[in-house]
Amino acid sequence: MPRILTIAAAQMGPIQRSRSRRDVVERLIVLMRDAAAMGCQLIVYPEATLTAFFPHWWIEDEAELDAWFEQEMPSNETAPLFAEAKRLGIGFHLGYCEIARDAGRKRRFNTAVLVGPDGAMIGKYRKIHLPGHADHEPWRPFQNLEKRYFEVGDLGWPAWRAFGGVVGMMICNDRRWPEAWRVLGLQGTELVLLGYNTPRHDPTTPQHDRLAEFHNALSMQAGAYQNGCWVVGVAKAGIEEGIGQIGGSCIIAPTGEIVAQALTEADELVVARCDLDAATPIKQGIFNFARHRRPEHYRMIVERTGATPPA
Ligand code: CDV
Repeated sequence: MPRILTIAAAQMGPIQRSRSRRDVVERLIVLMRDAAAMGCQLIVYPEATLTAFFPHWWIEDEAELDAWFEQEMPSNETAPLFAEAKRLGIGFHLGYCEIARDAGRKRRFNTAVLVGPDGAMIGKYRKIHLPGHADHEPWRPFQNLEKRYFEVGDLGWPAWRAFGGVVGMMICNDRRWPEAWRVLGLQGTELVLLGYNTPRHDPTTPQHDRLAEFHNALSMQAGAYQNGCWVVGVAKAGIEEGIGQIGGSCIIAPTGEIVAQALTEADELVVARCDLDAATPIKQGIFNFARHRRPEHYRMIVERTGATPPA
């Protein structure tokens, strides 16, 4: 019996600062209904789906900063999304910004949750690779203050048995790091869900701006192939408060091939029938870790060099 999962990558167009959570959840529900009508069992939303990407601005006032975060999930505003998913019998992945209370301490994370078709929470991941900077850098046309506004995720990279396979999550910048993929790959992950907010312009290396889409696809296609897993990569795209973000949301097979891709930078569904068993020939063949990986040699090389370049 093939394990076919029909999945929708729900790319979002920009969300301007003035839009409320209610407005955004309405858009998410429209996409969810369309996905269900197309026979999808899972819909994947982007990183920090519910608001404009506020790390692009310097915010000093604590209450103003907190207003960008969710204190609970589901919240009053997101409860209709959970209810609709349950009514339709569709699972979803949602990125959002989380305030957690830990022994009375307020902690902020860039988070994603995986929810089953019965509306029950399957898993939570908190972003580990936080790009950008922690201080105000007025020379930039826009800030990238993830290092200031979020703590490094503390949940590791779990993989869950869900949707008939093994599912893992990462968030945006994580996708550029081979370690993130390999940690999930070593757990037998067959499906990786990830959302991103990627500005087209990088103020530190503008000469690479022309490569923004290429590096996005390169990272995800390599991760898929080298670990034998499906990847659903989902953008928040378009011009948000004057900042252009790439689209390119896509679904990638374990061979590294893009099987479906967004054509716009607006709200758009990208749908594919994903045969989870297509991961097996890669996992048992070219990337059979048990047979071909050589971790003892990697360790030796790292120890010998101290993991620093030669003088
Ligand atoms: N949200 C992100 O993590 N964005 C980064 C940008 C800032 C480089 C990314 O890796 O796409």
